[in-house]
Amino acid sequence: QEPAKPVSRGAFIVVEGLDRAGKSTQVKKLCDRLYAEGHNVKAIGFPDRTSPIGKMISSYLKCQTEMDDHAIHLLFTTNRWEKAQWVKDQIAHGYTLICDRYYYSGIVYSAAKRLPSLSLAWARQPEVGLPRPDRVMFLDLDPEAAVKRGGYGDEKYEKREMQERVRALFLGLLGRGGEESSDLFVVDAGVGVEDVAGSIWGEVGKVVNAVEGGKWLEL
Ligand code: DGP
Ligand code: NA
Ligand code: NA
Repeated sequence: QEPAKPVSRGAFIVVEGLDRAGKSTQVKKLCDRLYAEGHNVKAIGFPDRTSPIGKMISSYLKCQTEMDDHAIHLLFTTNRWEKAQWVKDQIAHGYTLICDRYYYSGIVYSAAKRLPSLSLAWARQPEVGLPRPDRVMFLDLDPEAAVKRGGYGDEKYEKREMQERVRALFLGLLGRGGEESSDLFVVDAGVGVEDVAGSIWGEVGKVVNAVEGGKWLEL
């Protein structure tokens, strides 16, 4: 009889980037590949528009309701907190989670708003204590290239100027040192879909195998 498979947790991988960077496509491809290679994997994403708070966020993003910048930030944050225990449970049960956006988008999008704006430090505070990912793939795309991809949709932040500020803040996080900068792994999202997928796999494959091999015990 074969020895029981060692119990190990799953990995927690986040995919971040500007609107139009190709996150949804890449999340799907990554999940398919992990699944094909025998991993237990689930895709999730934030904002999760299905909960009552998620519906309020969705209405805000569709410009159907207005809200104070601090108030909407705290709703986005709460939307992550309401799933935090579920995230921990899934990982503990051996599921690798691939998450489309997380608190990195959270702090950067909120801080990128036009004045009067709130600071990165203010935005970061209510996120403290959320499960920290093993790795964050930042799909970097010049907003000019995003526009050439067919332009933005109609939602709140899908405007060229906002996207420029979001990108500058993401790149600024990388330069600041500390937790966020060490979590982020930059992927050039301006190349073909398969090349982007290849770069993501090069990093995520290593991380998932290390985690599942029991090498990274702490989440
Ligand atoms: P998506 O469903 O991935 O298109 O994301 C919806 C939009 O919300 C997108 O423009 C990014 C933005 N966003 C995601 N999380 C947060 C957050 O925590 N705070 C703010 N202000 N915006 C966020
Ligand atoms: Na979007
Ligand atoms: Na999304």
